[in-house]
Amino acid sequence: ATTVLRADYTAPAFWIDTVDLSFDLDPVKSRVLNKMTLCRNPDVPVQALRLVGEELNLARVLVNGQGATFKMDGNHLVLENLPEGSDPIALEIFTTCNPSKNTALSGLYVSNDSFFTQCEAEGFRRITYFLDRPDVMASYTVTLRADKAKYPVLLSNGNLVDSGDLEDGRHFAKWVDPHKKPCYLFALVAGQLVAREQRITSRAGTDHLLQVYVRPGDLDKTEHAMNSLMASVAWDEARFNLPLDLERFMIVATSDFNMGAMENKGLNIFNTKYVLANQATATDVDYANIESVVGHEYFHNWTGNRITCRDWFQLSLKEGLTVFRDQEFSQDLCADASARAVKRIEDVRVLRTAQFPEDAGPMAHPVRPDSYIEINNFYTVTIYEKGAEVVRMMQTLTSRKGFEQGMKLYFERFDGQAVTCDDFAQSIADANLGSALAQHLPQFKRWYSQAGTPRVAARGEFDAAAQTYTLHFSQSCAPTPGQAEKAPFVIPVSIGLLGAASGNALPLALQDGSVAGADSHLLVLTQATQSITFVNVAEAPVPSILRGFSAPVVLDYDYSDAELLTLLANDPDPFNRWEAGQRLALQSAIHSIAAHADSTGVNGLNDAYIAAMREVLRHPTLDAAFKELVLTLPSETYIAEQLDVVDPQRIHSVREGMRLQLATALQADWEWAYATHKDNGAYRPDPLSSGRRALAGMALSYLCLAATASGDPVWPGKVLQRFKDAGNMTDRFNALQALVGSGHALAAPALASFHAMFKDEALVLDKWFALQAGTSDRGGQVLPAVRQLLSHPDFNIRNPNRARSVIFSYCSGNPGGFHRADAAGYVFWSERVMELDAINPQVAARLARAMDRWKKLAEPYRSAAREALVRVAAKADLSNDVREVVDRALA
Ligand code: HT7
Ligand code: ZN
Repeated sequence: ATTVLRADYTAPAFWIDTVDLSFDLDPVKSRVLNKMTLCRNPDVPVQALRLVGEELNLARVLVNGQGATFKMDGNHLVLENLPEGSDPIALEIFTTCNPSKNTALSGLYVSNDSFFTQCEAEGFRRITYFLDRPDVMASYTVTLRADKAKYPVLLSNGNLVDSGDLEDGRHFAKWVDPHKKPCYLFALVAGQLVAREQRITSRAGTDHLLQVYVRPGDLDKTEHAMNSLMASVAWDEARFNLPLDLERFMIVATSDFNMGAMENKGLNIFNTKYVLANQATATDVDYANIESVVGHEYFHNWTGNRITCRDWFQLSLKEGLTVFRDQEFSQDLCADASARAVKRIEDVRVLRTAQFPEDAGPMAHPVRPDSYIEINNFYTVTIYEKGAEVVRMMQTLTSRKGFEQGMKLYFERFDGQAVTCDDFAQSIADANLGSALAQHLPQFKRWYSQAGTPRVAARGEFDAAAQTYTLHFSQSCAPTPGQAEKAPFVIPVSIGLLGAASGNALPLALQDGSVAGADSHLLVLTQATQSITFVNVAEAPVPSILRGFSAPVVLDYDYSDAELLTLLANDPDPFNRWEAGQRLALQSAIHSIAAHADSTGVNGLNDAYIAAMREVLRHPTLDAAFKELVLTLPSETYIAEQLDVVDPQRIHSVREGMRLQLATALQADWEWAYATHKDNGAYRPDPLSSGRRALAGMALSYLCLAATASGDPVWPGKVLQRFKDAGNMTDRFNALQALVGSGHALAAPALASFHAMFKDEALVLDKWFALQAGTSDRGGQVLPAVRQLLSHPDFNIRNPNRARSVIFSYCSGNPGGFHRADAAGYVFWSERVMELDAINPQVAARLARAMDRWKKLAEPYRSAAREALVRVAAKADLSNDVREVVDRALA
């Protein structure tokens, strides 16, 4: 395996101007004729043309119509004697491949008797020999030929310019993409598909056809995806002035897909999970995910497709920016500030439970990495979610308007080009001269080059006589692989003050007279240590720091419980209000863990916390969705991240004990909450009614938990009835989850009935599998159940969604079940990683990441985890994907 270095980037020796591809599609032997025109790059010394290909059978190579001499160098087809000079060179390459054997789902593959492609990051080389790199942008013409009865729909990028019948029951379609693109955005689809169609007229008056293609029978589940697409088109035009640049925009759903979706130009290919929804089969969370993934892929049309990445080290240029854009889109669709805050809290939760651990583990890498072995391993939460936070900080440091102007300049400068993260940051700064971003740009860009989560420590000093309050800050960042020392970051810290006694928001004023009367102040940290003094502070304050999570850092402030209770009850910033509740719960959990608490004995949560939760739950004006977030305890993974040495079983039993405590201490309140939130009229997946269903579902879970613990049959019976009567999947699944999560005997018949109801709905069966694999472990029952699920007739390890629903839900989503003292969880993990690696290395490598944090584990877990990793690493024929992950974990 070779390591690719960012520093080694050189421009390509040739440009490819046009690509004319003809496919004769056949599941076992597809023929691909690739006719290209190339020219030498005059900026690069004359050298051989090296085209890369994988899993291809090469039949013929012609140069300018003549047979040519070439040699093979590993995966490269090398042409040494191409004509010199600036004349275009016509190259013809004829290959065949076997899509039905392509279980890696990269390149051209078959799913449910249809053909699909996945070319990002390096799948195009599994279709034809090519310069498979994103800075080579070409114009594509594509002709597809296939059996008409089996593959009536033939799709590729751009516009359909010709179609018709051929001999022997075959037919063809010819597509021309009017936009130049890198090969990773190429796509084709062929199969029996039907489409929901919608014609739209843009603000600018242009007409477009939107299509969502699915298998026959799924059309009734496409309305929400289409609505989300229409909303996305309208939003990008309204917010960033970016119109749809195609006559036709297609989405196609497939049930075999390695990731969520793919932004191929004009022909997005989606995992069915992010397209199909109706109220009977999809939950509120599914609806919200569809909206944001449809938005995300659509927004790539400009941020990724019109302007793409110079090389894969710049991946966050398109991914971080596009996640930021989809997060803004979902927030802008919210009806009010409360719903926007809920969305922000959800996004931050993902960042802190997935990205912060990544940044502290063996796979830590900068937002713009310096090296990789397998690029597929770098589609990470750091590139995506931390990358989005970096873009958000740019907006914070320039203002919303200023950021929009920066985007405008970015497109003026770089439309149609393949560029770098530096180019983007420079554009935003140049459009905002005088902003804090422009002032500190070189230092700000450390967010791109330095890995690791910065820690900001804050300390307050109140001088009652002088009525001043000083906050002292210091920042640090722990070493990460290959980066021992970190220089200070630019950290925007949004601050407010509340009266410790009154709970009132205190008006802010600085010595120099600035920000007088404001509620919040944005302090820009640039030094290792820095202070700020507020004047005219009439009472002892409680600081509300990092409002709205203004930077992706860990904030260390030694809050007392009383101060946190003040923030929880009064902070006008909803993020910090939620955060105060999380800190209170976390402090209790950490104390209980340290005190060797067990689930039956020690009360982890104190009375004040319980009383505060009651206040929140019964609060007359707070939204249900916000209440649900406040009442959700920090996850086991998040708690583990706060500890130096992790005993997963202790964390599990303490958290379960806290859940039972919340269930029993607030029983009457849960009954009230359920009664007042369970009925929501006709189903609509909007934030308000979703929030009500989420709170009703939480109430049901707690009521079932308390009743199961005390042996009271009433609530479990009611839950089962709710399960049977539910009018939508959210309510039905919440009820099922309540039974399964409490370990009640009624869970088994409910699971059986759920399976019978939805045996033909693959995405619902995924939920059924995931629920059982992810459920709370009570004495080690989960692993045997998971092993049984692997033998279930509906289990298929080759389908990534199904593999994730069982194997990932257990290994990555169920710490209490996975980290067993007898090491059986780790043995299971190593078996599955090796099994999956032979089928689909990308999926296997993601599973391998479940062991990232093994070095933090207490004994006996640590040694057993290491043994399992060593076992996998010892396998001779591992893919580069898995090898990179396990080698880094063991380093
Ligand atoms: N840009 C897309 C990335 C993607 C992908 C990467 C590697 C292997 C398979 C893949 N499928 C999709 C998805 C996105 O970020 O929009
Ligand atoms: Zn993306």
